[in-house]
Amino acid sequence: MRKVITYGTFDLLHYGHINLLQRAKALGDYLIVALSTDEFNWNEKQKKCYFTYEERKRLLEAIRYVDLVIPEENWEQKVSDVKEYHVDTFVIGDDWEGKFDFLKEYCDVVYLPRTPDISTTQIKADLHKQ
Ligand code: C2G
Repeated sequence: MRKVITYGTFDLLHYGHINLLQRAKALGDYLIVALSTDEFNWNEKQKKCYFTYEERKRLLEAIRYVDLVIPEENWEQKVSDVKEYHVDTFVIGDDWEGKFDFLKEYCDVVYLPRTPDISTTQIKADLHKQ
């Protein structure tokens, strides 16, 4: 069984996220999503989520490509996650290109092209205009 892992906030879930998850799952048989907790988002990414961790987890668990959702609580957990879950491939959008190359010692590292013209920031801005 080829296991894939990806990380993210996935707040205001949109088709850019779905495109990423679909391509991530296509790289193996089992996809783990390490979902940023509310605290990690606020303290480390200055992101104030619209949906709570539990709500975002529920949304992700309903997606056919996702097999397991675990919490992302810090920047340092990736190596231990890859080891603990016997991950073959780490994947993330290419806005992170090169940032996680240190994982190549433990698994394949794949940066996928982001879906253009969609982002949570844009959604919020558009809604604010209405
Ligand atoms: N994404 C994408 N296309 C978009 C928007 C997002 O492919 N239009 C991808 C991102 O590249 C990422 C995933 O969807 O791989 C989740 O996006 P975010 O929730 O914004 O993730 P981010 O805040 O970048 O968290 O430790 C890594 C971080 O937790 C990544």
